[in-house]
Amino acid sequence: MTNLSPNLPPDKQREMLRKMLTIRRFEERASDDYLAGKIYGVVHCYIGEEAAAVGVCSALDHGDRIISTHRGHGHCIAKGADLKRMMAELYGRQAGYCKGKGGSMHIADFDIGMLGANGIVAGGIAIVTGAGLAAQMEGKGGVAVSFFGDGASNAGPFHECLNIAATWKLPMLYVCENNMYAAQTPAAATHALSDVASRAAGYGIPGVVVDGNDVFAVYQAAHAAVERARSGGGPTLIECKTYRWRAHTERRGQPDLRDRAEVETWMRRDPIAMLAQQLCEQGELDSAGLQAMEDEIAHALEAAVAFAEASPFPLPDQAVEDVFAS
Ligand SMILES: Cc1ncc(C[n+]2csc(CCOP(=O)(O)OP(=O)(O)O)c2C)c(N)n1
Ligand SMILES: [Mg+2]
Repeated sequence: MTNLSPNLPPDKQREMLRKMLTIRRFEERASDDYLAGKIYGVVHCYIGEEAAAVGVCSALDHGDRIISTHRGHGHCIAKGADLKRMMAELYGRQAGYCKGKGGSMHIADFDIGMLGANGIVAGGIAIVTGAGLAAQMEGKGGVAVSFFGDGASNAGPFHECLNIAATWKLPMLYVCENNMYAAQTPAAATHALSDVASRAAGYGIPGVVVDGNDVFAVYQAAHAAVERARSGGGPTLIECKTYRWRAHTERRGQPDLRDRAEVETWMRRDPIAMLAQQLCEQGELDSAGLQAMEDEIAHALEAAVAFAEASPFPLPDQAVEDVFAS
């Protein structure tokens, strides 16, 4: 079972569940609509990893900034992105966050501190380290958060950015979502350490391993790291041990070479079911409350799809608008 819930108001705990459930249902809809040919490009589902995004973003303020990855819908929703504009972007419509010209991996909303998903593995780490430097220079106590995968932790930007962020004591959280695979490649085939968090020692910063399926464990680690960052203590590396339930992408026929028993073991540790059960045991939720939450999310997703479908596709002559360099 999960650890003890932190001293959080029941409303906030229910809000964490609502966000995780919204991510799950959004991803299910995105997958269905992708396979039905309504969504173009690539969709990488975040199903199974919802506690990582929500646990971290629940410890942030509105003005704090995050950056995401190719598997970015969960981070967007956790930071408060608009489901309608997200769905419209996936549908490739003008009303989308990127005017329908970017798709799943190009959703950003600067107004909520979401600096963007990123199709380049480890690419976001360097961008958001710049946001950490900006936050330090602004001097208003803001923090910046980099989400990235275990695969990205093998790439140069991870090491370069941790080094400079540690040296300059930037107000940063580096959050590794270790789902044990980079596409089809097991983590053990690409690095010799069992914990990515141990790499923090090489840069002189704290490295923390948490159960990435336990939203309160993630929240507590993130909260401590945010306090440290805001008070000038510098960055923390948090490794969330988690697992994706789906294949790497939603493409039809996409191979999934993972051991089915391993997948099923992790699915039994469903972060959403664990949280719902805990809230029920604490008397903060009942089955009617859970159903009401499901109904509200289903309604919001129907509205998001209707919004997307009502918006036109971008026109050919809009292709070169918003292009800043070539
Ligand atoms: C620089 C770069 N190299 C390779 C790829 C192809 N690619 C896309 S996702 C991915 C795996 C990333 O694994 P990880 O960082 O663990 O994230 P996860 O997919 O597990 O969330 C790879 C190799 C890419 N998009 N960018
Ligand atoms: Mg991975």
